[in-house]
Amino acid sequence: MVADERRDLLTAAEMLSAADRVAVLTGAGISAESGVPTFRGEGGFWRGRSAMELATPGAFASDPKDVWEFYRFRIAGLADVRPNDGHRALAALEPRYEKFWLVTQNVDGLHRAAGSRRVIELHGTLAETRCRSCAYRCASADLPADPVPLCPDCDDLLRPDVVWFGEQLPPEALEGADEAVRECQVMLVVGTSGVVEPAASFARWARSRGAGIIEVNLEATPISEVADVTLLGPAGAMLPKLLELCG
Ligand code: BJW
Ligand code: ZN
Repeated sequence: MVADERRDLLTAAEMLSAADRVAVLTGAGISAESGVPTFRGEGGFWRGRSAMELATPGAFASDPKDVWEFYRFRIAGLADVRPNDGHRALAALEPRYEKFWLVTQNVDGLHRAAGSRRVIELHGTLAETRCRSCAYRCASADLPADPVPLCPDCDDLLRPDVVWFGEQLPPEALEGADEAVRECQVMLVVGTSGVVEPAASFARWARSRGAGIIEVNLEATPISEVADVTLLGPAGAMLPKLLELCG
């Protein structure tokens, strides 16, 4: 371990050890080592198209069959992915704190699979499908095989229960995230590019209320500007090291 990394890990471990209330914000990077592609960068393409282009209300309105193929591919892929050491380290941190929030932008369910209990899913979940008009919902695993599945109650289009650009986040998730930002003493931000709002602003808001910010990422991001310490490296390696130093 190089001296700078060791120093930064010790700083981060001291911050976490001194806190009673910790919030974690995760993004696609934490699941990268489980084999789930990230959104931005080289892995964020499907059949030569950007995932960002397909994960939009506009794409779904103009070609629901195309968008469903993309989502079925991702839903099916989840059967083969497992949590990694990064997810497990966060699950192991949770019981140490009086209050702990794990706010995730991910839709892959891997935090719960790793044993995390208080998980706030900001952008929904691939595990569920809902009608775009009425209250009907079902497990994505139970979807009919039709290329464009329709609602059995009202015949309108079914869609994955995820949040696309321009859509509101689930109110209960926003409330949970708001509580985390207001109450945490330390926020640990893992594997997010920090460009999608409102999550991109959480670290800045928490910092302005006096919280310490620890970031774990392969590279610097806009969040690095407000972080007390940025641990540069894969989450699956950095988080277990951090956990170990927390004693
Ligand atoms: C590793 C690693 C390893 C890799 N270890 N690290 C204020 C200002 C401007 C615009 C807005 C604003 N407020 C709202 C908006 C509009 C919009 C927005 O943010 N636009 C900006 C892009 C400009 N936001 C919204 O529309 C949101 N809705 C909303 O706010 O409603 C109210 C409102 C609407 C409109 C205007 C104003 C208010 C909804 C956002 C929904 C995002 N949806 C998606 C798709 C989900 C469904 C699906 O999965 O298909 O969510 S987009 C995509 O990006 C996905 C992700 O959750 C999200 C964030 O991506 P993330 O997780 O950061 O991944 P990457 O790939 O970007 O980064 C990975 C990182 O990991 C990198 O940094 C790597 O280095 C790192 N990494 N391996 C550690 N091993
Ligand atoms: Zn319906």
